Parts: sequence; structure tokens; C-alpha cells
Amino acid sequence: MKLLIVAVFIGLCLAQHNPNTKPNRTSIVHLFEWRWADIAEECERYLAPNGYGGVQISPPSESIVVTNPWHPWWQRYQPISYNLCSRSGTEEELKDMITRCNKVGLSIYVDAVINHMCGASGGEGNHSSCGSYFNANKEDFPSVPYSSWDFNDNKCRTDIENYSDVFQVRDCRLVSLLDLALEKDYVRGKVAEYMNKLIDMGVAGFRVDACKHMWPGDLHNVYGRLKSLNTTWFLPGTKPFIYQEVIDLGGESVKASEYFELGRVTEFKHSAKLGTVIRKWDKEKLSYLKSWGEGWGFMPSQKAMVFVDNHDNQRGHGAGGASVLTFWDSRLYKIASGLMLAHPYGVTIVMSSYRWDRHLVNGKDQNDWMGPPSNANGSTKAVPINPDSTCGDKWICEHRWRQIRNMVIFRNVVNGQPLSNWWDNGNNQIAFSRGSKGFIVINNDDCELNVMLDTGLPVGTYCDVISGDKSGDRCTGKRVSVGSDGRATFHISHTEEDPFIALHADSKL
Ligand code: AAO
Repeated sequence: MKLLIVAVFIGLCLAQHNPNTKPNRTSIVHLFEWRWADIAEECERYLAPNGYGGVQISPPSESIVVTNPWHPWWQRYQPISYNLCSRSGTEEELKDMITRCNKVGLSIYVDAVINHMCGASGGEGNHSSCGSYFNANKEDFPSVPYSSWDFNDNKCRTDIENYSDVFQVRDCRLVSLLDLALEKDYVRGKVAEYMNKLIDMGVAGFRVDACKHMWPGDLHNVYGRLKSLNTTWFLPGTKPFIYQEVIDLGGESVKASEYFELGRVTEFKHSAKLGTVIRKWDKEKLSYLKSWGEGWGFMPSQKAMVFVDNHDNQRGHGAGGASVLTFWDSRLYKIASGLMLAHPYGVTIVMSSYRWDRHLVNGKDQNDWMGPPSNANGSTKAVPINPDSTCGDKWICEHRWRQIRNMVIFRNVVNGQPLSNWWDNGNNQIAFSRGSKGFIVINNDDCELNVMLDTGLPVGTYCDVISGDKSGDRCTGKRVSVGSDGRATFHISHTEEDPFIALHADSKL
């Protein structure tokens, strides 16, 4: 019994579920493939003033450099060492970015690739982002160092073929990536050393890659070795935020729930289902969202990380399939983002992408490997900012779209408020409030919306933050008058580019 109490206590101490964002900053943006120098600028010039809480960065560890295909984005998911030079910049640039973002109140989350090293066919040489020598055939990575003793070959030397066999999933190779033996004290130590170095540099937490392929007990041990966060930026004793990538759409041997105790977990059902509902596939309707969240069989809200799309499923990798909404379907994408950010479920991640030459053949993108906008030598291009505040050079910057940015602010304003005043027309017109702080109305039907609704808001005139912005006492978008009874009349045509309206306490005129 005593032992059990101690075990529970240790479990609670390890529970790293708090995103460590500044108060009332609720959302993280994934600046996929951005250079460190650009992220630092973006924290200062855009993310801080617009209420973002943190940034998920692409893997900073040294990776293989692949030239066939030409510098694919996924080369960064093949570590060669834990040195910190990557396609996004040098260790100094990384450090500078973490410091500058922290200074303006933005937390940095590192995508930690600790399940494996490069692919078995990675070859031998110095084709790595810091130029370190390695030999994939011999499993020799001297810059860590790891040798063939540090891999799971004694358990399995083949690729995962059967996802219903838990031993295969966790001991064999994910798409031929050399699988680290995380049960070994030495390997655990090296991984923790890498993560602790980043903690010392000031990061607030980690997205842990491919957790399905690691035993929860091994992760428990590694997380247990992590330091508290750097006290220059965080309160003494603050644990790193951990969110684990586990794809669980049901029907496999590994369950997301096995990882709940260790940190948050990515809820892929949210991404797949949100796309299905907004596309109105499978006879789904917005009105069914009344029970969105746990009511749809999702994991508990306090364990969930949610997103409309991620860097994998926006290009057909990972899971979610064709229903997943991306910037390519911008109208529906904005509705999906609005819904996710208005709804209290989970901790939200906004995706920020780059455009590539998508080439679909029978639904499969032949160019799903294409990396970020690059120079001839493969180095990543800077993100230029246009005078209208959009991004140039194929950087999409969804996080700068007015509708998405303003819904991130909406989520901050309504933080902690319950979902209330639900209304729907039995079809694809819905509305709900977050307590008395915010209200959203969506029309995804093929007919007009004309209705008077209880908003839960105090009397006054509000600026709709989807069609415009409040600036001073002016509103560049639609105005909505809420009566002393909390009711207001809404008109939304189904032909509008953005068929939804959002009002909140700070958009009151
Ligand atoms: C590249 C090449 C490979 C080559 C390899 C080594 O593409 O051909 O063999 O190098 O040389 C990324 C890319 C990979 C790339 C890799 C390394 O996506 O293409 O391989 O970098 O460069 C599984 C994992 C999940 C993983 C996902 C992609 O469980 O952890 O695959 N995501 C992370 C990262 C990702 C990265 C890695 C891991 C590796 O986010 O960017 O890979 O570091 C099922 C399973 C899922 C499984 C998927 C895909 O999903 O449930 O666990 O994800 O299959 O294999 C329905 C089902 C759904 C199912 C889905 C797809 O939706 O309901 O459950 O279908 O079948």
C-alpha cells in the first residue's frame, strides 16, 4: 500500500500537462520548418502582440541530409546526433531565438525525436546537418555516441508491419528508422541529456515524436530525469510541458490512454472528425457538435492536444486521411479553426505551413516530401513579410490570417468560461457562448441564417472579429447590437467568404 502511494505520488509529480504559457495565453503555433532567426522576429513583431502563447519548432537536433529526393522536410525526423545545428540554423541562433521569444512572453516547445536515429539505408559519411560522420549500416553515430549496442536489434531488425502487435509497434523499426533501445540506462541518459540541454537554454516543453513506438515505462524514466525549467523565465520547480504524438483513431493495440499519466497526447480524432463534419461527409452536421469532445469518444479534455491539421496529415502522412482540412481549402479551414478555437476542448495548436507543388494522383500527393522554400544549395529561405502583413515566398502563415489570429485572441478572452447558450437549427447552423465573455455563430448550411439568439453577453455593440477588427472605438467589420436581455439578431449568408461571426468582451465598442 505504501509503495502504491509513493508510486501515485511520483506519477503526479511527473504529470507535465500544463503548457507553461503566460496567463490567458492559450494557443501554440507550429512554425513548421521556419528558421530560428525568423521565429525570433515573429515572436517579437507578431506573436506577442497578438496573444499567442508559444511556438512548436521543427526538430533542432542534427539530422541526415537527403538529396534524393531533394532535401525533403522529413529528413529532420532522422537524427544523426543531438548537436544543435539544423536546417533552421545554428545553436547560437537557436539560443538567441529561445531567449528573445521568452523575453516577450512566448514559450518554445521542441519537437524531440528520441525513438530512433536515421533510416537503415542512410548510408555512411558526413551528409548530416552539422557535418558529423555516421554509418547507418553499422549503426555507428559517434557524435552521440551510439553504437549497435544501443539499438533494438536483439528484439527486432525488421519494419513494423502489424499495428495490432504491440511488440512490433514498439520494438521494430518505424518505416525502417533505426530503433533506439530506450530500456538501456545509457540511451535514456543520452536522450535526457539532450532534452536537459534545451531546458537549460530556456525551452518550456516538448512535443515528443512517435510515442506510440516507445514503451510508456521507458518514457516515464526519461521524463523523470528532466530538470525543472530555467528560472530566468519560469517559476522554480516548473516541470517541462510534455505532449506526446500518439495516433489513436481506435482499433490498434496501443492506446493513447497509456500515455495520459505522462503528459498530454495528440488527439487525432479531433482533426479527422472536424474535417468530416465541416465537409458534411458521412451525413455529419454541425448540430451534432453539441456533444463535441469527450461526447464524441475523444480523450479527456485535460489530456488532449488538438489541431485542425498537422505537418503530417496536411500532406497525407500520419493519419486523418482525406477529410483533414488544410490551407488548400481555406474557406472551410477558417470555419474549422474558428470552431476549434471557440470550443473549450483541449490545448490548441495552430498550424503554419508553406505551399508546395502538390501533385495528386488518385488522391496521393506525389510531392508530399517537398521541403520549405529553399535556395539552390538547399538552405531554407527567410520568411518575408508583405506590407499587408501576409507572408511571401510560399510561406502561408495561417496564424496571421485575421480570422484565425482573432479567434486565438477570442480563446484567450473566454479562457475558463463554460460552453453555454448552445443553439442549432438541427442542421449546419450553430451558435454558442463561452459564459458571458464570447459568442460565435456559424452558418455552414446552403441557405441564409436569420435568427435572434441568446448570446449571454452584456448589453452593447460588438465588433465581429471575423469580418474585421476593432480599433479604438471603430470596427472595420460587421457590428452586432446585443440588447439588455442578452439577445441579438444575426444574418449570415451562406455565400459569404467567412460564414461565421464571433464577438467577445474585448471586441465591445
Ligand atoms: C522517410 C521515408 C520512408 C523511409 C524513411 C527512412 O518517407 O519511406 O523508409 O524515411 O529512410 C516523417 C515522415 C516519414 C519519413 C520519416 C523519416 O512522415 O515519411 O520517412 O519522417 O524521415 C506513424 C507513426 C507516427 C509518425 C507517422 C508519420 O505512428 O509516429 O507514422 N509521425 C511522426 C512524425 C513524422 C515522422 C515520424 C514520426 C518519424 O510526425 O513526421 O515521419 O520520426 C497508422 C498508424 C499510425 C502511423 C500511420 C502511418 O495510421 O496508426 O501510428 O503513423 O499509420 O504509418 C487510417 C488509420 C490510421 C492509420 C492511417 C494510415 O487513418 O485509421 O490509424 O490510416 O494508415
